Amino acid sequence: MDTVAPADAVARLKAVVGPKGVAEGADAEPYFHEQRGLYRSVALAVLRPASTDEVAKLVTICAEARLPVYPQGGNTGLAGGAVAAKNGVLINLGRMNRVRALDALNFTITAEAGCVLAELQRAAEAADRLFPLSLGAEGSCQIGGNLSTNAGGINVLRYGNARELTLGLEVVLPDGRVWNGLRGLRKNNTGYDLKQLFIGAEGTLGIITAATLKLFPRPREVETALVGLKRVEDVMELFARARTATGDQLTGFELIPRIGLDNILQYGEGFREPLVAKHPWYALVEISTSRGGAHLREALDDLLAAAMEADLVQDGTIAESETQRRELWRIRAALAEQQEKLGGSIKHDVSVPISKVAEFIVRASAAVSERLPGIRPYPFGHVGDGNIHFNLTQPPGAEKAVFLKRWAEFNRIVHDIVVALGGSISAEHGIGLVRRDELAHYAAPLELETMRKVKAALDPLGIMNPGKVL
Ligand code: 2HG
Ligand code: ZN
Repeated sequence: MDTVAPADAVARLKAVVGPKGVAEGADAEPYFHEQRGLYRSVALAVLRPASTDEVAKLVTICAEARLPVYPQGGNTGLAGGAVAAKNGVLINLGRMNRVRALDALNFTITAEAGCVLAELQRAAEAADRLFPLSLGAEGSCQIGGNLSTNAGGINVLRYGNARELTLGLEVVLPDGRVWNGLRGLRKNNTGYDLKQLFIGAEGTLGIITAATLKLFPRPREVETALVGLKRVEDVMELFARARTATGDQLTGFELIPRIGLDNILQYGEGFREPLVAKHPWYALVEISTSRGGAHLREALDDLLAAAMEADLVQDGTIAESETQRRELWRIRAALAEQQEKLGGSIKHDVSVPISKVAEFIVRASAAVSERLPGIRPYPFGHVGDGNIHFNLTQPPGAEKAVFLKRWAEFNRIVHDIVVALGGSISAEHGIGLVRRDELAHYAAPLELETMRKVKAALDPLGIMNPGKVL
């Protein structure tokens, strides 16, 4: 292959997408912005293709010119996976937002990568189906990005991660050819399961352009409770009881720490103390079923009464309407949104076996407090699947920039404990740039070697989202 001079290649790329598909000047800004404010993109061009064919043409030109390709969805990622560098082009999939097909009998939906998650949920609902992937950014994140990062969210314990929801993919490979693997099959044992390579690969092996996803029966009964507890051990004991006592109808189980509630009461809008007294920990518990007349409310009442009897749960409230249910979930969502109000925050998105969640929180909190007295652990999240957002808020009055300089140091303390407990240093946010060095540190050499072989086999020129993950 002859290499093409970049300026010439960029002109050809722009011609492929036409004026509507090029974002320049102020229009390019949103694509350069990074969620955490840790990075900023630069790129030779921001290209917004309108079809798989255009993506294929773009990648073909980039391969010929050896130009790095930085794919991007809704740009809501939390690990810097969609950040572009100045020597390459940013390809944003947002214009490819069609639902291509919905097969209600097959319980599947096929959508393009740029389809916003909330739109996908709505399309499923219109057909009396549920697409269960749900997370804070669902109003703007895109399904291609969700799959590329193997997104998790609040319904994983019942329905699985993005990976478990995927039946088929269409992918533009690093040489510009299109792999059509859009099958809607639950069973398909024909060799390697190629789609799994691209899910969670953060665009380093190709660009996902469309997906066929699983749908489920829509819930008819949903019951939601917020309960106060004394100890994090009690939270996890309640989790096990909730799964058992509700016939495994548990859909969500989220941890809320007192510090988080205090924070949103102080800085958020329209919140009030949810229970009479204050409690060190809260659990947001949701159960649901697609069967009408299942009397879930009774099951939840019984569960909570027994847990109070056993001194596990101190107090609780059950949502009496959809409005109240949304209010409870608004508390949970605000925990993440309002963290910055307390100052600098060093993030950890970790998982441990569910049986180790309490031990992890206790040990890690003690370890970081020993290193920096006054540091404020802010652990919250999806503990029903072992996923804790173990974020660390700076000591009151500390210098934010000075605190954030200690990011790597605190990562090491926390991640060492995670790994000792058999956990993972990235549960649902991915590796991107933020955790690339941590992955290199903690992954077994054979794991890294195998990943690098896969990368070299699919992307021998190394043009797909270089510098991310590996
Ligand atoms: C959530 O669960 C998100 O709210 C964000 O995954 C977590 O901000 C975070 O660390
Ligand atoms: Zn989360």
